[in-house]
Amino acid sequence: MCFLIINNIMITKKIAIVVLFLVTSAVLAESHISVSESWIRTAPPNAPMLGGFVNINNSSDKEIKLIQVNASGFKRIELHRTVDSNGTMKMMRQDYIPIPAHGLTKLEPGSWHIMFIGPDEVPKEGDIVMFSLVFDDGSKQMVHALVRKSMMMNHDHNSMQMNHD
Ligand SMILES: [Cu+2]
Repeated sequence: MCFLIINNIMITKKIAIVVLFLVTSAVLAESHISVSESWIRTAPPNAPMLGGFVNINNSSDKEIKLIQVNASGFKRIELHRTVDSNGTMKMMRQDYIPIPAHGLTKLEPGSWHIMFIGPDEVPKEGDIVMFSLVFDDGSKQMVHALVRKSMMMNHDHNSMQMNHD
């Protein structure tokens, strides 16, 4: 009897090791996506929404779609794209954001972005917001985004011309 029980435990352990191995393999197999330069644009304390940006790189030979973003502390999170509609910039909700095969999609102001809507509390400059990207290949990517001001060129250099005369 005692021997049987020990045997059962050993079998359970073996199964556990096999399962662990399979899970680890699955995680390793999903390393086609990498992210960099993640940030969230600062907003006033009463802002109804915040823009999130990140560079997403796809090292696989197939397009991968970003289909969902999860984070706590927001009513909902949408995928958006700012598009030029007859000279007016409009934000359009997207079902997904495509990351081309062996390519990079930059989520940035004026283009693709993540819209964090209805924050419980608007994060402050310097805060880190964590969110998870969900892709259509079943993989997920955890992102730690710094809350900061936009560093986009706003044509200031035009007013900084040097006079050599
Ligand atoms: Cu938006």
